[in-house]
Amino acid sequence: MKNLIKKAFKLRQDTLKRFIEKGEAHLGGSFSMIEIIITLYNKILKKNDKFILSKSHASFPLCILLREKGLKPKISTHLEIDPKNGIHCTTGSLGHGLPIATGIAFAQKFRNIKGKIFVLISDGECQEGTTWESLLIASKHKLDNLFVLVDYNKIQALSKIKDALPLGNLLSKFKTFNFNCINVKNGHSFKQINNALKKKRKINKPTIIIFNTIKGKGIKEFENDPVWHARKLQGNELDIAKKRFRLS
Ligand SMILES: Cc1ncc(C[n+]2csc(CCOP(=O)(O)OP(=O)(O)O)c2C)c(N)n1
Ligand SMILES: [Mg+2]
Repeated sequence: MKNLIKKAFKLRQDTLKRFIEKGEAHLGGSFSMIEIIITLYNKILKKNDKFILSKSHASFPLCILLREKGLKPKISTHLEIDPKNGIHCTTGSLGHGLPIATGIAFAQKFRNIKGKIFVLISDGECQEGTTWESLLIASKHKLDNLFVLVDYNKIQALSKIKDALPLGNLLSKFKTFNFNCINVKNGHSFKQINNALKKKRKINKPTIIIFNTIKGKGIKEFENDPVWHARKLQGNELDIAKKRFRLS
């Protein structure tokens, strides 16, 4: 675990460097999913598995991680399909990654193609109709090769979810779709993330895992503040971020 904690620090540090270099930053949503993607790529994904980042405004850390694994995805906000470099579909317009992942899982299941499909969606995307349509389809077809991961940071763009369009009790809503449903209390704990992803599942059901996370995790001064959705780092705030990640 110590090794993974070090990796998380470095991935946040490298992501921050890229934000500074490119003069843009989707810091909040990038930092809320760091431990989830590190666990996936270090402990979970096997040769035939696919990972789709639906909330691809937070693409920087994923692209940096894939580059560390020897692939060469283009680092830009939002993702364009590039399968040989680990980007299995184009995402960026919210609410599309899950329908595509559901389609791939459907095709693979019924053609007996090996491999699991993992898709990371945001809580903002749980406010979109396509999410709920996809869950209906995945449930009807018993897509047990589909794993829906929710980055539940309670903030969508510049508002708290509860103020913009409340989601209520997400876990009990998901349970009505007859999925394997898991709630991870701390979506930054490698132990909890790993246990949830490896938990024994009922066969013939898709799986959904809610990760309770903190938007902007890693910089105390910025955590849980909706302004950090896409704010450019400058002035004193740039100094705070650099100090936190030991950058000069
Ligand atoms: C269909 C669509 N509407 C609006 C946007 C603009 N937009 C980008 S990110 C975002 C919301 C970010 O919040 P959330 O989806 O919860 O992501 P996270 O908190 O994980 O960063 C919005 C509205 C978009 N990319 N796609
Ligand atoms: Mg959110």
